[in-house]
Order: sequence, then C-alpha cells, then structure tokens
Amino acid sequence: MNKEMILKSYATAKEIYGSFGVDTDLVLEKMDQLSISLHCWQTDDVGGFETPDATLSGGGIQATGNYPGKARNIGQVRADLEKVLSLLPGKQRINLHAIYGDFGGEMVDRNQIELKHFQSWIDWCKKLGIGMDFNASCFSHPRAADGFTLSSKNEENRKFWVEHVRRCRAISAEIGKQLGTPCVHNTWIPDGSKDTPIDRNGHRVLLKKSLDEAMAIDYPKSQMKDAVESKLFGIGAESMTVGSHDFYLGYAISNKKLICLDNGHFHPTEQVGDKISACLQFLDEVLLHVTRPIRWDSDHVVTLNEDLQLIAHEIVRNNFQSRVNIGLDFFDASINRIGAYVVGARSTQKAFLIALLEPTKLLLELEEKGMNFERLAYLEEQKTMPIGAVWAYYLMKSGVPVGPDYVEEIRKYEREVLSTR
Ligand code: RNT
Ligand code: ZN
Repeated sequence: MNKEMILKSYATAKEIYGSFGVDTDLVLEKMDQLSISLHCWQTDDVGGFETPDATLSGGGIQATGNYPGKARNIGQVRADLEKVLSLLPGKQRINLHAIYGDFGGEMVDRNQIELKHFQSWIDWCKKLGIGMDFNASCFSHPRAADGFTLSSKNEENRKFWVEHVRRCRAISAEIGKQLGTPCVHNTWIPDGSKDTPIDRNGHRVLLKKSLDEAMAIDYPKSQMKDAVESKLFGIGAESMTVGSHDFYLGYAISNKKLICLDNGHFHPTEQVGDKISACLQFLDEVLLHVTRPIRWDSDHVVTLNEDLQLIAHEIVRNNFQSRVNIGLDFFDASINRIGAYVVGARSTQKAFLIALLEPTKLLLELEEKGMNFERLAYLEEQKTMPIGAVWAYYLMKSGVPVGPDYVEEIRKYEREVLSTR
C-alpha cells in the first residue's frame, strides 16, 4: 500500500467509525499509551547465559524446534530485541529472566546474583528509554531437578530458592528505581507431581512459607510490584501443581500482590478474559502472560484469536489499562524468532486497536434494554469493519513498516545477521 492509499482508506474508515460514535484519532492516541512487556526469552528458547550452552530444562515447559539464528550472547539478544522494537508502533518494555544476567563468563549461582549482573541491562533500557520487568528463574537447575523449588521438602533446596527470589526482588526494586517506572517481578515455579501425591497440603504449606520469607521485605510500589503466576499442570506435573490458581489467588489477595494470569495455564475452555474483572474486584492490579496454548500450554506465537480479543475487550471496556500489566510469554524455536516476536506483539496490539474501535456505549445500551439479538448483530458487524485501514494508518504514522512489509525487513535481518551466527 502506498501513502496515498493508506490516507484515503483511513479517511473513509474514520467516517465509518465516526457514524458509530467512535473517534479514530482519539483511539490512536490511546494506542500510543499501550505498553507491552516483551519477554527476552523468545530470542534463545529460554536458555539464558549462565553457561555458554544453557538450555531450557525442567518444569514442564518446552521450546520445540531448531530454527537457525538463535541468540548466543547478550549482545545478540539486545540486537534482536532492538530489531523487534524498531518494527513495532508505540513504546514497549522489556521483560528479563534472571538467567539472562551479564555474568561475564563467571559461574554465578542463582542464590548469588546481584544488581551488578543486571546493571548493563538497566543501562541498555535507560538508553532506549524503556521500562524493564524481571523474573526469578526457578527452573533449569540441578536444585529444581526433582520437580520442587520453593515448595521443596529438601530444606537446603527450599532455602536456596527463597534466597534466589529474595535477591530477584531486591534487584527488581533497583531496576524500577533507576528507570523511574515500577518493575513487575513475577514468580513462577514448576513445582508439582507427575503421579498422585499424598501430601498436597504439605507442599502448599511450604510454598506459602517460602513466599512469605522471600517477600518479607516490602519495597515501594513505585519501584517494584510482585506478581505470582499460577498453572493448571505441566508436562511431568500432570497430577498436581502446587502453585494452582486457587493457591495464588488466595495468596495475592491476602498479601496484596498481583496475580499473573497466563492464558496457557487454565483448562482450554476457560478464558482469561473472563477472569480479569473477577480478580480486579479484589486486587489492585494483575499481570498478564499473553500466549497461545494449542491443546496444552504449548506457548505458540500469539495470534489474533477470540481469547486474545476478549482479554483486550475486557481491559478496554472497563478502563482497566492502568491496572493490567501486559506481558508476552511464548517461545517458538521452529520459526524465525524475530518474526515470532513481531507477529505476536503486533497481534496483541491489533486486539487492543479493535477493542478501542468498538462502539461500546451503543452495545451496552442494547444489552441494558434486553435487545440481545441486536447486540449479537452489532458484535458480528464489528468483525468486518475497516480495522485494517486504521491499523495501516497507525503503522505509517508511527514510522514502522505497514502491513506485511515488515516481513521483508525480517528476512533481510535473517540474511545479514541471523545467518552469520
Ligand atoms: C511457564 C510459565 C512461565 C514461563 C516463563 C519462562 O509455564 O508460563 O511464565 O513461561 O517464566
Ligand atoms: Zn507465563
């Protein structure tokens, strides 16, 4: 599409949306305020840099595929993320896992990490003018090999992981302080049992105790916010997950934490979009891990599907933007990894654009009058409105490739950068 075509179709779209009472210029201003936390771990299949050949292990999460060009060092992760950021409209954040520290070739165990191992990441974010989020890494480690970390009955292991999370939170507070925007620190643990356990309660008692210990220090909300991430099951932990949704929702409510809702972590017929307003009756904020589960928590690249759309609608319809922190969480090693990011992030942005373009007031009026056929009809009509024309104009206005033009950019990056790795 050339510039003229984009402008022309936007002008028409603006008029059409205007007839439904929606101001598209205002919508685009709101789009610029949307900030998505880009997970660093799609660059290298959740390997991290503790050892040169680190790979994801344990915890029932798997990156499948061996597409060439994976990032092998911090410089490459940053270059890849910069490429991704350059192809997205708006201003995003970066979400780092503790295993991605700048360890300078030294073996630094998880209970030894310090701010200095993340200073270069903070400086990099400062240079880019973006915020940063952080995660304790309670997997891919000999002390997680038996399937238990914070809820372990092995006291030495449990203490080790408590110390790791404690340090990660302190680092998070410093990240938020230095960057001037609160760092969301998320705790997810793989703990669970492949076969029928006897002592579910014992592990949950330990998990609660460990979280209390790791979170004993309160940091100002302006610096860091704690989130805890639940899960239904993992491969190798099919019979019981210690950190279930019930457990963490209870923990988050009684300790004023954020619950992290990963849409791959529930029964496939459950929708995270439906959970947001339920959780926000009792919590100040939630964190989202936006992903695409296929049959299980497969962490496929996010696409514009109904689950994602409901999430975006629920946030926008209720003005929850300031109470919902949005992060991506997928790792597909079978396709170009930069392409995976851009598809996933752009799909998420599109879902928000569609939500912002909805004539919500009109739909709500129909609903409240009991005109449910009309509500359904208008909802269906929304699906074929000129969304693409507004999206294309937004991309052009933001100075990033319009429509599928970014595909060529990524292919060029693959030829010139990824293929040389
Ligand atoms: C695993 C969780 C967790 C991880 C990342 C790497 O099932 O979703 O969020 O994906 O922390
Ligand atoms: Zn997740």
